[in-house]
Amino acid sequence: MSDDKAIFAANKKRFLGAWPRIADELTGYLKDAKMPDNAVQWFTKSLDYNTPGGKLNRGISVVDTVEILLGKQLEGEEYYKVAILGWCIELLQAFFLVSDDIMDQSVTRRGQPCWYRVTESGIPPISNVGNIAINDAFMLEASIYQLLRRHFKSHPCYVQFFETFQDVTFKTEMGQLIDLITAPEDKVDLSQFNLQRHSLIVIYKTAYYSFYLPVALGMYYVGITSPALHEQAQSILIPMGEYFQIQDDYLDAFGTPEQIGKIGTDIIDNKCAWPINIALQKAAPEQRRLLDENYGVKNSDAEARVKKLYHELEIPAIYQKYEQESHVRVSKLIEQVDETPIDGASVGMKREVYAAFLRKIYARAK
Ligand code: GPP
Ligand code: MG
Ligand code: MG
Ligand code: MG
Repeated sequence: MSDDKAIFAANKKRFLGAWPRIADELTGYLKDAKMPDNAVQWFTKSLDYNTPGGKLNRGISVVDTVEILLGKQLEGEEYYKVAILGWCIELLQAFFLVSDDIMDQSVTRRGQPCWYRVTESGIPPISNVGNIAINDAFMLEASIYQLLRRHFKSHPCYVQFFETFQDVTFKTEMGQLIDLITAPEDKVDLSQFNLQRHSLIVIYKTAYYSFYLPVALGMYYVGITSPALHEQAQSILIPMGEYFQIQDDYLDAFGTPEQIGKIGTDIIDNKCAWPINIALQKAAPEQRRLLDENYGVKNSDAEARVKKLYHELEIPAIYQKYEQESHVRVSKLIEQVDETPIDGASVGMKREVYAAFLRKIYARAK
């Protein structure tokens, strides 16, 4: 294991260590309200099934950001407090994924059935989760604000924490809207796709909550409130998030299941993903006809024909070039960051906050 990987594994273990206490706090609200036992059990199960099972990159990045900005390792109660902010992002992610899987009619998530498809809830008298998952999603989201109220009411940036979560949530929902209406299940129309639309989808549905949000929370936690510095953070992290989602789209078509941990479905699902947009730009009329006839068609032969054409159009080489260029572009933005504290903050921004994030996501491609 490389050093980076060993450090990441240790950080993940430490972050997971905070979860049981957070889950206990949240179920405590139901107990205090004298909810029946099976309601407490239900909420406990929903929290544990949907929140801690992913890579936890977003949550851990809040801790990383604060540690880099303060130049020290967090310990004890201070670690717990910052970890709560990180877990709030993971609760937001859980809320999004439970809802997204219903909207996308997905079957599995993180190697297990999607929550709404669970048929043995284990909590009598209900066996099928079904539409109760909609309310569970709302409760996962509302949990964020319960935690913020309990732990951050007297923090100088309490209002910014609230506003940032709400604003980023709304942005993600706008992204989800255009994702959904650009890829209708029943009507394949590739003329609806283009790279500009793709860029808008991925920036809104992924980049704000996955990239800007963790860093923004860390900045507010240490007292960096300058609007100029938050704009600068967005100007670096949004392109990074866009790259991350393009990588995700690329791996959906070209990665092996072992490499990406899931089976890609974008071609079959008629998604406005990066490779199809590049293919549409490069296709000769004959090739365009092949795409029209096979994209979004629900069988693996059609999918294989699209993938074969992707290779003929040399999409892997175009991707490698895009990746390199995007790395150079983002690295230059990072180099320009001035670390001097401004607007009365006691700490300045650190290039390492961005550089550490960049290393994490470019490493994933290898
Ligand atoms: C997942 O995208 C979508 C989100 C994380 C945003 C959901 C937003 C909501 C407001 C519900 P996806 O469907 O492309 O990803 P996956 O392949 O993981 O389902
Ligand atoms: Mg979706
Ligand atoms: Mg989905
Ligand atoms: Mg994907």
